[in-house]
Amino acid sequence: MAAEEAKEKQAKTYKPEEVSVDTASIKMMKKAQAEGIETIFDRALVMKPCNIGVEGICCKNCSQGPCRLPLTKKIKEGLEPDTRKGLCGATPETIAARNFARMVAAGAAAHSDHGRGVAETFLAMARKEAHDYTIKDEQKLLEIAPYFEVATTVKEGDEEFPRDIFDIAVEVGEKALGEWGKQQGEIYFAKRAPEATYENWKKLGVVPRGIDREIVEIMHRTHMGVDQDYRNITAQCTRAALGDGWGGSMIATDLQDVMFGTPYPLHGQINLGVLEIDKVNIIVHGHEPLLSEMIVAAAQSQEMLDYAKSKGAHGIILAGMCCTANEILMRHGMPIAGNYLQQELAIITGAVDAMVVDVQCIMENVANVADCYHTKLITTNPRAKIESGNSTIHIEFDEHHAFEIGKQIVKEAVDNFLNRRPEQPILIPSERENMVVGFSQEAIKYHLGGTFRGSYVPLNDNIINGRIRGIGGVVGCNNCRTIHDSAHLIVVKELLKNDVIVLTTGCNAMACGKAGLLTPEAARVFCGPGLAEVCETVGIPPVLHMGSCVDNSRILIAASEVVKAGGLGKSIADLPAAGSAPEWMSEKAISIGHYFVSSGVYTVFGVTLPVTGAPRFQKHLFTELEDLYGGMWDLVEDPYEHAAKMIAHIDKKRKALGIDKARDRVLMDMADRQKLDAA
Ligand code: NFS
Ligand code: SF4
Repeated sequence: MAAEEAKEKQAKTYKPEEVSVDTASIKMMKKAQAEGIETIFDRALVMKPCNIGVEGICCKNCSQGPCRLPLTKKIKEGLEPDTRKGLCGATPETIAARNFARMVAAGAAAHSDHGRGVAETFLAMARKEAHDYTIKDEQKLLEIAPYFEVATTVKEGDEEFPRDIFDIAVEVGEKALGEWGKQQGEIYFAKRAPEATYENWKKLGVVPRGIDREIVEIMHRTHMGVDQDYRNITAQCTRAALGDGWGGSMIATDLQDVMFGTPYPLHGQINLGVLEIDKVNIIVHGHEPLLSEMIVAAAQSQEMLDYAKSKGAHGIILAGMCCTANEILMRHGMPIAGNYLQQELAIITGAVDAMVVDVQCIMENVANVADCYHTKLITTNPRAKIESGNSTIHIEFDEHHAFEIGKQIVKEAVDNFLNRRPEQPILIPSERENMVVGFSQEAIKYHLGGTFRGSYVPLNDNIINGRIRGIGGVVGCNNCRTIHDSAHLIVVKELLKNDVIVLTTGCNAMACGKAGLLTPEAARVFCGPGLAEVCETVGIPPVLHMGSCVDNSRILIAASEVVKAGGLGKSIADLPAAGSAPEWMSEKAISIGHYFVSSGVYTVFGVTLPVTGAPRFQKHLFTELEDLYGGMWDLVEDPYEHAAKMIAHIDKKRKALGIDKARDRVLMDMADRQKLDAA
């Protein structure tokens, strides 16, 4: 009996080396196991996902269900007709499409609600009601104002004068905020897409009318007994997702840039080794920079530094986690502690005095892990309280007293420094990588375009002449059903090897950072000869960190700029480009995936996709959408094949553009040159 129990226990213990490729994480998992602390990696062993849910064919949209329609082998092989139906008659297609649509709605809502908060604070700032915020990047405000049809000059007689910048800001703020409640017409930013892309949306009738409206309409259409045509449901997914990418997310990014500064390249550090034993360690985890910007300011204030000193600490380390990390890294060079799957592990170091969270991607279990240490978990957003945990406290953020609240939070952490438990050994892994980050579309333009005038033309030239084969956007989460960071790194390295330049955001960016891919030196090590040459000439990393997941909108704008720079077709769909989320898990990723697809990008997801139980709906997403938008979904679990399919798509686009031969020539030239060099 005892032997059996021991066997069972062993079967339920995971091997850290088998669930992550990140050595810092592996060390922390071992510490957790030694101390008997449960993490997501333990729970993933005992709870397996339900197959019907994985395939997207469980409906619980009314209480006659849940209706489950498993796809049998016989149906799959065509040996039996597919007569599956829910009680109401809903087909697997209807059910999977409804479930998918609700994921889009949730994802778009999350990004857009973030954007709404930014717009509200922006307007308060513009009206001088939120004194801790200001306009940091006037240029950016002047650039976006015309899209909102806001004048940037005033006429007096025959003369034109620049308009007061705060007047512009008030009007931009009002118009931006109005995008959520708009009922008719089109969201303003749809027109930032290349004309051909925009005209195609118009033709298909999918230009979003208002951000909230399209999300609400998904909820209506997917209610029991409403939209029961998967193609029609998918079109609504497109409206809501475009309202995210070209609406809520894009407004969030732009207004944040105006208030906090547009990112430009700077140095940063990443991984759990950024924590320091003799300093107060604060981790800000979540997504919205409104608060974290203030905590950055508070943690750097002399008052707080002195306070920390008075408690015996040698300073304050403020490190980020998840997309909050990306936000404060991109603008301030603040270090990153880790990505999504490292949130519990950070606390397990024993050195975290406070983890401050706002919204999204925060595992409830961080509260329980914090309870095992002295760590204080501080929730800050009225939308996101955590019931678990004995030591969880709530300090509500309010943009009108932002800096004061930031200081209050930092003070809590400093006070808690003295509560570290001497009986609990602190272990901070040594891993910390250097990186160069901050590649907004403005920064890319500047760096690739030469010193005097920013332009995307040199990038286009290098794509046309074949040194750069194409552009890969690799983004998205970690997922405990895969090996932490592994697929991210394989996909990215495969692309680099094949001369595909990579744009990254979110948790993929952090995986790349930890693996040293965000350094200019990585070009020589990981890239094919063409891409290596371009990166080394310009001095940029081959993987360009563009920010948080909300900043995927930067990728849309960069793609639009590439189209506008000429020579690579008329729409985003013409570009030799492909998107990828190898380890996705959140509903936001589905919304992002769908706005990329609808914007014309072939987009491959890893792990699983909840559409595989509904073959006709899957076919609609994976092939039919290409005829409509030029972009389509795909699911490839194996990361090598995943990258190979992206490259094949890039080559298909090169051929369609008639630039496939150029690449052969350039590679031949290079081989000759290398031979000469060797001789
Ligand atoms: Ni994006 Fe950023 Fe990470 Fe995924 Fe979560 S942090 S918003 S959702 S897990 S990439
Ligand atoms: Fe079942 Fe139809 Fe109700 Fe869904 S809506 S649970 S398929 S009866």
